[in-house]
Amino acid sequence: MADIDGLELLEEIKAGVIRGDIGGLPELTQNALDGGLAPETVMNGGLISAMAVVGDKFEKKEYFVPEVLVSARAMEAALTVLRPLLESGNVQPLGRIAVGTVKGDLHDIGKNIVAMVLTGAGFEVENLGTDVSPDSFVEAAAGGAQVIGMSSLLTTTRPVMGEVVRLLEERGLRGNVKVVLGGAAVTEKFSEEVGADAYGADANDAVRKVKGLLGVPL
Ligand code: B12
Repeated sequence: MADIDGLELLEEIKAGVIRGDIGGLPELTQNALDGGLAPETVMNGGLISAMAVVGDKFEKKEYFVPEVLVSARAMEAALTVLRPLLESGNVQPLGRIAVGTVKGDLHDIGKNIVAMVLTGAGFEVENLGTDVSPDSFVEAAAGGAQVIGMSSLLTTTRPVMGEVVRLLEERGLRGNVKVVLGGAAVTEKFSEEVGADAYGADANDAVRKVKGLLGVPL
């Protein structure tokens, strides 16, 4: 495929997510892959950049929750096509990770991408879902997760992450488990303040940070 076609398809995918074309996205995504675009290119250049536009529209009050929800579903529809490709990683897991969106927060697109990309990078990932209570994160650590990944997009849910770190310490688990934070409500500085081990700005950064924490070569 000529590069220009690839770029056009990426633009179509991006536009499809922005206008919430749930039905059309799987086919468009498949066409892009069949045409030779890498799954990571479709995800970063098509889907994630579309959600950034959706976020801007939401901030400017051009979009409201229903429109954002439809765009989110369109993105999910595209991700069902990308998921098997992004998850086909090594056979021997590099480590065990549990990821979830913290209590009070239902945003899961970014967290699911992080879970997918970590799986593809060779980690065994337990996806705890959304609205995850501090106790559930602690249980995952007690059950053998070496890294706890917490996602938060609502600033109101930020205190939950400090609570999890405190509970891990209280139950004597903190020495065995690393904590990594991410999501739009989190910053590197905030991660340090609540006593987490690392902050991941995006899915690739999450892989880098988790590898660093577990001593896996980059
Ligand atoms: C989509 C969306 C929704 C969808 C969510 C659908 C879903 N299934 O997730 C719906 C419509 C349901 C929704 C609802 C709400 N939303 Co909303 N939403 C968004 C929006 C537009 C995009 C989020 C998104 O999916 N981005 C795309 C993904 C790929 O990016 P990401 O999540 O940032 O993830 C990446 C990185 O952050 C990182 N990452 C993410 N998690 C993790 C975890 C780890 C461990 C690591 C290392 C990295 C990492 O890697 C990811 C991949 O690159 C944001 C705007 C924004 N700027 O974020 C608002 C936003 C988060 N929402 C907001 C609000 C206010 C709400 C509502 C309260 C609205 C309402 N009035 O009801 C509700 C809250 C519901 C709840 N209790 O959670 C505000 C939050 C403001 C704040 N400061 O707290 C935002 C910032 C919009 C805004 N500017 O006002 N929302």
